[in-house]
Amino acid sequence: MLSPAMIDRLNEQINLEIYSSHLYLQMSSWCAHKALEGSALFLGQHADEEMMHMRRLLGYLNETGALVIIKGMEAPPSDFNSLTEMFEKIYSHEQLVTSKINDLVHLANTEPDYSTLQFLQWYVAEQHQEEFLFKSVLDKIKLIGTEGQGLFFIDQEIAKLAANSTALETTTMNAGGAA
Ligand code: OFO
Repeated sequence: MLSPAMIDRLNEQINLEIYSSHLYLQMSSWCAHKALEGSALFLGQHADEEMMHMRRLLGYLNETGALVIIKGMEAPPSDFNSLTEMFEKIYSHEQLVTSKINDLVHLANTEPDYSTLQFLQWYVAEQHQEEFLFKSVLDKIKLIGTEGQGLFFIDQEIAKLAANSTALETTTMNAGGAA
């Protein structure tokens, strides 16, 4: 059984994951609009991943008998000055998500709530991977540059990340593992 404070905080996290999905879906559409097809594919996949993060939390709360509350949420930004600015926003959004997961871990540790503490370990590892992923995209953008054909080559590199992510998902599904 979860404390009311923990139920509130897990519900907040559910709504943040939905916002993350909306944000990346919107960014994916901006990229498609700018003919950045690799980035559009990559971010569309990432929007789906965020919904999977949300569903994992929702399933956990449902199992405890707590009620999940889906709230109305603000619209994500829909215009960006550049691909670089967009990925900088993503990186800082993921850092925000990490800080929220850390707060949740702190709450679970201090209550103490060992079941939720164990459940949250997946999110701790996932946030490490997500920050690493988006930092590596920013590093690639810096390395290649966006002048001339740079933007085209960056988009191709990001398309490879989308392909890797699809391959990884297929392997996980074939192995019968939880995504
Ligand atoms: Fe991008 O990790 Fe969930 O929010």
